[in-house]
Amino acid sequence: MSVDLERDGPVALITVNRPEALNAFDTAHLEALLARLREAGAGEGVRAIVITGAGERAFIAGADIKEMQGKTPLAAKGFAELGQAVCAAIEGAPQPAIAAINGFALGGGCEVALACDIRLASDRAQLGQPEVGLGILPGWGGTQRLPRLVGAGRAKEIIFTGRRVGAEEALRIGLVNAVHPAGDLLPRARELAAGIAAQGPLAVRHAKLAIGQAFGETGGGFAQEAQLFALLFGTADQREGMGAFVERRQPRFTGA
Ligand code: DAK
Repeated sequence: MSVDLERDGPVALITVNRPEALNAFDTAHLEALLARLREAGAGEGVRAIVITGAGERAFIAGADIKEMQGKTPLAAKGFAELGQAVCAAIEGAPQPAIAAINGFALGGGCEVALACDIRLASDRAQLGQPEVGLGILPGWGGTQRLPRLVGAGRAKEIIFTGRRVGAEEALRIGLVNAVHPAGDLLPRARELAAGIAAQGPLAVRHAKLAIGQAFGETGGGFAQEAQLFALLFGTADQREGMGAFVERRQPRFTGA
């Protein structure tokens, strides 16, 4: 149970290591990921960062629903800010970040992948934003970054239904850059990272900045998303949605 940081020359590999919960983010793992990202970003000679999940089933299955279940709107806001800080650290890192999506990338896990510069998926990967089924909305930038990547119509369909998107579809709609057999995923991600690391580091850093500016990676939409997210933590639907997950049953939403 940890978030590991490993150096291979100019490439930093960060692994979210909580496979018993499909690498879901509780506060401790989110804080650890933020620390590892800052360490990697500031690391002497680090030219590219790869992020992946431990085990064979999941990249990150989202925020820890069991921990989130009882949060008040105020506590939810703090949790949102921590998740947003993680995504901002990825986007703000001087080096490109590559998500190596080796399984489920759901909710906050999908949002971490969306904040990366490049996404590689294994043929077993499944991505999605299932939050509405829990009575909440994607709160770590999913409402902002997913539409930019796949277009508003597709993003709305994915977010409103909460359905999972398999690797091939994700490739077709531009949600991931490439799909590899599961066993090849990490070597291919490292190879891609090494290829980037061989380029002019200042040039790559500035290209990342310029592309980020063009697509307006910060702005009012993110603040509004966090506020709307927190509001939903005052609803019966949020309690019902998360309670149903924990009790392994279908939710009965009332719109209250
Ligand atoms: N949280 C906590 N535990 C989780 C989890 C999660 N997200 N996902 C899986 N687990 C745990 C399961 O509870 C189970 O634990 P035990 O019961 O064995 O102790 C273990 O991992 C294995 O999972 P399953 O037994 O469920 O495995 P299955 O193969 O049957 O199903 C699954 C795999 C990925 C389809 C299923 O586990 C699943 O649906 N998981 C939940 C996925 C999900 O809904 N993710 C989105 C979470 S919501 C915020 C903004 C954003 C967010 C939070 C805050 N703010 C603005 C405040 C983000 C929200 C989310 O990410």
